[in-house]
Amino acid sequence: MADKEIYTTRPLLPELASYVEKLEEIWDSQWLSNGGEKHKELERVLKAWLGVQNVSLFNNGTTALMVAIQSLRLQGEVITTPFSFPATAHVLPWNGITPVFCDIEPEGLTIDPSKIESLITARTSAILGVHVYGVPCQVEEIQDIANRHGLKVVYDAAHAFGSLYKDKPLVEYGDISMLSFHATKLFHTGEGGALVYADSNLKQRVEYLKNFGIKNEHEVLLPGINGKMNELQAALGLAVMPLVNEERAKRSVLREIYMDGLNKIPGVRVIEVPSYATNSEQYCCISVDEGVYGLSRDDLYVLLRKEGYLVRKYFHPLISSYPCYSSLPSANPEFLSVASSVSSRVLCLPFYGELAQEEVENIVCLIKRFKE
Ligand code: T4K
Repeated sequence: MADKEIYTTRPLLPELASYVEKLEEIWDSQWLSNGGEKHKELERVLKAWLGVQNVSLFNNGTTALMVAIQSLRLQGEVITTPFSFPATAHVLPWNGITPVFCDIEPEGLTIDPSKIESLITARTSAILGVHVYGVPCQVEEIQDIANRHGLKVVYDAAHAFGSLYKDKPLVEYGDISMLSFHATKLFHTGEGGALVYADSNLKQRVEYLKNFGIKNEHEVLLPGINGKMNELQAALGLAVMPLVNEERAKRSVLREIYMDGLNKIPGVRVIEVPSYATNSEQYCCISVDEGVYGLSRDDLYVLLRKEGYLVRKYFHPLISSYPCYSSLPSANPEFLSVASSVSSRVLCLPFYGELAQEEVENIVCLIKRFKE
């Protein structure tokens, strides 16, 4: 039994003094939002850190993704995965678009390129993939399909901060990628997010769309939204940034302990990223095969929680099963058999740098012991 309840994620917090120092500068400037100095600095720092052409900061990842869809002028239908956080699909109806759910592939759990083409219709404008748990989508196959059919590609990279794919920043694949900087993310600004894109021509439109479409005091050009990151968020990001590499290294040690112990248990598998990509170390999730392990994911969920480990079923239920989507033809579970099965098997385990190695060892022991 854990001494106290152990959460799946905990925010990476800098020394309070380093944040207060930045807050004092904000107080002196009397500038709290609308593209202030901290906002400009964080954008610069992130561009360099991620090694990308363009970064636009937002007040959260969901608004960023909504603006991504607007910025590319998408309409009609967008093909996406049902195995994600609600926000991924929700941004589509908010833009008057119908989500079309595509099954996922059983290893990486990302949208299955071999099932995308049969879903394309005259109304399809884009493919929206999710690098779920930081496992990259099959970006080359997806781009190939998009090129052949004249579609745009958008990535929800909420879990993939700083990931590389074949030595290139993963967020530079596709037309535009969204990062989430929510408190539960490895790099965070409390609430926050960003869009990353290679095409500098998009910059102006994205920036207008996130600030009410305002060009200047006298001109408003587009029906924009308020998606701006404020100075307090940006300052927190600047204080968290120097800790990111160390946090990732700590998590990577914990992952090794999980993998060493859990991959030896028949019917339990830690979800991994392929060797040609780097691990964002956002989550550590397992897949449980009840037939082999002897207990279901739901049994394990209950047992671990009784021991004080507040594990999470990311992502169950499938988005396609929500009442707002379940009557869509593509939401029929018959067409989403892999996603349905995966969503009943996955469990995300406690995973953050401050988590003691003994706790991880204990979780491994419990998962071994429960099935005996
Ligand atoms: N796309 C994907 C694929 C996403 O995963 C997300 C967000 C988005 C889009 C949208 O991005 P944002 O608009 O949020 O930037 C949490 C997060 O709120 C959410 O950002 C995240 N994905 C999702 C996977 O996890 P919940 O509803 O599970 O949060 P909650 O409150 O149950 O907390 C989760 C864990 O974190 C618990 O173990 C407690 C711990 N926690 C949480 C908070 C807020 C803390 O220790 N401290 C905290 O301040 O959604």
